[in-house]
Amino acid sequence: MAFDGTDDRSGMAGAVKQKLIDTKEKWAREGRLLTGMAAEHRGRRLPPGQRLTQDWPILDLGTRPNLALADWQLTVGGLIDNPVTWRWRDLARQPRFTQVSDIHCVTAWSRYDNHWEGVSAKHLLAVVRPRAEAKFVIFRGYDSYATNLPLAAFADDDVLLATKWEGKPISREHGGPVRVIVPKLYFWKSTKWVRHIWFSDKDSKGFWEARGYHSNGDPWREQRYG
Ligand SMILES: Nc1nc2c(c(=O)[nH]1)N[C@H]1C(S)=C(S)[C@@H](COP(=O)(O)O)O[C@H]1N2
Ligand SMILES: [Mo]
Repeated sequence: MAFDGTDDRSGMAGAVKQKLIDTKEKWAREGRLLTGMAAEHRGRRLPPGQRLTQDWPILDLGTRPNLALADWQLTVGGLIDNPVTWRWRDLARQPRFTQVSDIHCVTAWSRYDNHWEGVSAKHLLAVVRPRAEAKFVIFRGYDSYATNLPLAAFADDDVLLATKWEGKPISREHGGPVRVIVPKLYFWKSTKWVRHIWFSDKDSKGFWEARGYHSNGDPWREQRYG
């Protein structure tokens, strides 16, 4: 299965999508938005080069899967002792987790104080039990988008599979019924419409990582590109 999500380029939507991809690849080549001020921003809430927004922009590749709860399932595999497939009712049986966190998108907007509800990454990890060799995680969405991150980043206390935002089910546009939230990394690491989670001993690039974006993506260290 290809992880790069390049399967839908025809027609108007395809043209718009290609323009977005071209622009973001250009940003990566030019190092757009880099301030070189990471040291000054250590300990600050707003990372360098970011500006605050009150609304919540929608950003994706334009294919927005319309998933009935009955059709949603998440498969978790790779270097783990207990591979699982969760349907909606299985997810609903897991302990609930709530978390308030900030969003930092690589296109420079940040949004504070998002109230999330779902299942914590810590709990998922306790269920699937990654092997010692597992060092990286790759996520894949129902739109064939993918992104990779270090297992240590996924294992952070504030990471979750979110089903609610501000007390309401996450909308289809924002990746419902279930999306990943990784608050301490740029928002492209937070997969919408999550479908697969795969653990590996090797890092493999996701959609934006293959186009010049960083494998880790820490906003306070300006890990936009790399
Ligand atoms: N499945 C999927 N997840 C995705 C994307 C995508 O195209 N598909 N885009 C990423 C990017 S680049 C960003 S900035 C955020 C945007 O999430 P939002 O639309 O809810 O703001 O989702 C990330 N997760
Ligand atoms: Mo993004």
